[in-house]
Amino acid sequence: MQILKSTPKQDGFYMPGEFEPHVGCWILWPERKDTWRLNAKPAQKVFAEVAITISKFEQVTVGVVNKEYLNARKMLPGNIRVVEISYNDAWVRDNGPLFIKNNRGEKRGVVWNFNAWGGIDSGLYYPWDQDSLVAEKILSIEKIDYYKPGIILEGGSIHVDGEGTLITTEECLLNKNRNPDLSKDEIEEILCEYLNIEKIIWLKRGVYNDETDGHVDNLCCFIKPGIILLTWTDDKNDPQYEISLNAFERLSRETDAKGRKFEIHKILQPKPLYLSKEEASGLTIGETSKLRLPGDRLSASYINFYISNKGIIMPKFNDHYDNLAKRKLKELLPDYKIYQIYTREILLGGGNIHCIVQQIPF
Ligand code: KQY
Repeated sequence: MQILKSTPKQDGFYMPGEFEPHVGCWILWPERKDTWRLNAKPAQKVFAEVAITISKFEQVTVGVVNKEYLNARKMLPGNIRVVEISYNDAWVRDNGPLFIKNNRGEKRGVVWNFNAWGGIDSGLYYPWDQDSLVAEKILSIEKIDYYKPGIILEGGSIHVDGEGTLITTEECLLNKNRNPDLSKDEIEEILCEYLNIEKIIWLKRGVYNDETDGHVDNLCCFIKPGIILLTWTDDKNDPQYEISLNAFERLSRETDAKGRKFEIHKILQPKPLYLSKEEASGLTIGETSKLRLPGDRLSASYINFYISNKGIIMPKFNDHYDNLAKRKLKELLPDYKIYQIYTREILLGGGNIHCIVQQIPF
């Protein structure tokens, strides 16, 4: 496929909101043993459940490394396309392309550089050479031309409303471990040009102890233009309290690209969750990957859900607030079917449902 030398803004392409119609989505199959305990078997069951649930609403493609192909093929029904592809880990929200479209419904991709959430000194593993090729491989399978802005960016670090507004965090995008040579203004310029954005809203930090350096997709999201869900706690002693309060205050002061004030809904987080001794002992310790230790706080948030065509696939933590979060989504999105999946095995790898799916707009 072709690498385009112009920019999406020049060509009239933009990134639609996730809540807009999709032709389908991609997921990658988990297999590395220093992220996914017990040879990734428990995580594979949950990834399969997520893929099967999304496939009720849209076409799902699962990318899988060659040695796992048969296993994945057996665990997934025939309506899910399974294709062989190499990668270092299964977070296609971050190593995959972002898909953009124009008003005629033509599609293109944006391929960012990837450094495993922070590069050699503070990233989560080394090497990430195969992750770096995932986006271009997906676009070539999908037969879609693309742009390459030449900066590090993960899909989970931004959310857009499809009408000119982008939300992100300073903790991630201004982190010295991403694009140390670019100023905030330069980063803004690239986002505006390559995602066709008019207004960027900078929140300070993402969810407490999020190993991505504060991806916004775990903290808050758009469910429609102007309507934001924000993870929340009323416990002033929880370090998440200050983070959510600060985000709430910034969002409350802001307007979006169309000049609208935001309607912000607080979604209470589950009670703090930690990696257990037994879970940590099921991991193979990698020499060049992040150590996951018993007692580590997990960055659990209901916000990390996926919006498919008329379906919401959201995490469940077997917590007191599971039902409340689900009810709130149903109330706000009455036309959607809401599925909750117990995703602790994805959470143990440092993310949740949104982080493992990449949508292709209609
Ligand atoms: O937030 C996301 N988009 C992905 C989480 C990646 C975790 C890496 N272990």
